[in-house]
Amino acid sequence: MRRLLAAALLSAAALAQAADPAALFQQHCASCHGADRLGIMGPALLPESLERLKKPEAIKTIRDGRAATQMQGFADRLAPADIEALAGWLYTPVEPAPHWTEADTAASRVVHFAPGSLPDTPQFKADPLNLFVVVEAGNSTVSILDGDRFERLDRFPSKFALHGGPKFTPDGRYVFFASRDGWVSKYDLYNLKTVAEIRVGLNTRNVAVSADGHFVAAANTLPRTIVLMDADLKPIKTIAVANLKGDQPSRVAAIYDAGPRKSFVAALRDIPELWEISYDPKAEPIHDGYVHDFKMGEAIAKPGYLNVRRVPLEESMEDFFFDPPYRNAIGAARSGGRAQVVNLDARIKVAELPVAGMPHVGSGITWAYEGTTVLATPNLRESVISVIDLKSWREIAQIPALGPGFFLRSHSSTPYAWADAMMSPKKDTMLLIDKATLKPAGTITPAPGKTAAHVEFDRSGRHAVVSIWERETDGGALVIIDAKTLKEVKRLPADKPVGKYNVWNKTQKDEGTSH
Ligand code: DHE
Repeated sequence: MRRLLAAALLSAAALAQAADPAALFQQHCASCHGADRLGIMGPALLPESLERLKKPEAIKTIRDGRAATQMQGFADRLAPADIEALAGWLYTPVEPAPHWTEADTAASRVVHFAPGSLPDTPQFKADPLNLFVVVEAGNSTVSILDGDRFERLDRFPSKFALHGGPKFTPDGRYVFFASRDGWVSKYDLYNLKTVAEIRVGLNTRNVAVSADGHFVAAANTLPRTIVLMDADLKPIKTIAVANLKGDQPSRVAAIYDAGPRKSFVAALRDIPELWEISYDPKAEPIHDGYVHDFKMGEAIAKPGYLNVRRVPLEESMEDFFFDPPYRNAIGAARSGGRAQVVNLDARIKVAELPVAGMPHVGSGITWAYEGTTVLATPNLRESVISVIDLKSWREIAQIPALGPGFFLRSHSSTPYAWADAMMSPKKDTMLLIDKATLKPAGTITPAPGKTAAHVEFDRSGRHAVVSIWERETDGGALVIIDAKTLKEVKRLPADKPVGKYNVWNKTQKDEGTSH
């Protein structure tokens, strides 16, 4: 106890001697991260963008730098106390609060390759529909894998902290990424090139691409906006996200494409509404007064088209999932413990069901079970996989999991759903669930002691690729497993591979994958 107290006093004394962190920032960091901390070549350093970086990691990054990026280490220039003070200061809000306007968005757009300037056929020998896009968080890169040979075709630097599933155009040629600090990038998979980038905000949740491939929608938490763009990332419209009176802004929890409805649907965090934004040029006018009077570009003056239709809710949804006909959205209530089902046509709640903990519905998957379709979702709080019957809207099973987890994945041609337990002591083990019996069928521990996360299958469903979610120097890898024999086929080093996305499964919306 006395030793602890002495250490705390020492650390307090050291901090007391540290230089002013704001001045240190301007001297050493501002040229890359911006005097306003909004980012230039380096990422934004706002509390919102650092949510996923623990303070000791921030200290380590300032001290040692970040491999394979331009971030150098400052151990030779800054004393440990200065580094600690600087890291702590980065987690404090910027005063005055930063702004990001439509003009900022428009000005940030960079086109590396003009539309039509690159060949229209794949410039490599591999099945373009069986590529994997692998997001590697460790060194902020993305790898493109040939899904037959499991070899890299490209590995390129990405923006900092990509999050959410990248979204593909329906032909599988282009993929769009969102970074937590507001950048949306468009990558041409035929030519293995980033073709355009734009910064749509300061903190972004995710992007959606319309089923016709013409529109991209980005959901922001800072500022409170949804940004609609064309497929070349040219901004069309920025929608202020707020209640009808306009006096309560809201962060967006997530936005998804609802292809058969020709619309985007967004869940809002701070106001109890679900928004539907049609991209159908024949969209009906909106009658009920639940329409915000947004500034409209000349080309989009049709009523209802690219406008918001509000679905009032009793409680905000954190995240949601569509039923297969896209008539209903099912979402976990933000307070947890229950899910609500909302009919998107009638715009009313049609069912409510108790569910354990906090289901991560956005990572849910569906499959056919005993004459019905079920939705299974991992759970961020409890050791359980909830299985919900999409006909009766009842939770028909709670499959015991190895621990709380983030992801669930399967493939239409494999009997198992694979679940991680990455937030528990069993973080190194994947649970296989038998989709026919809704019972645990076995476990796989590809790297004992290391976090096993997210799974993705190749287009045939023959191989499962599991992320070992560690730095490459610490065993980080993609483990390719034969989905029938469950034997390891290959191991490819990778730097904290977060998520992997197979072009076929994503563009065909295979039942084993989420949105
Ligand atoms: Fe995610 C998808 C929300 C933290 C990695 N995550 C999603 C989606 C949502 C979401 C709404 C679906 C968006 C989409 O695909 O378009 N995630 C949240 C959170 O609210 C949460 C809990 C807290 C937060 O800070 O945002 C959160 N997510 C994380 C992580 O800590 C993860 C593990 C690491 C990271 O990179 O931040 C993480 N989330 C992912 C991944 C996907 C994802 C890899 C895509 C899964 C897929 O297979 O499509």
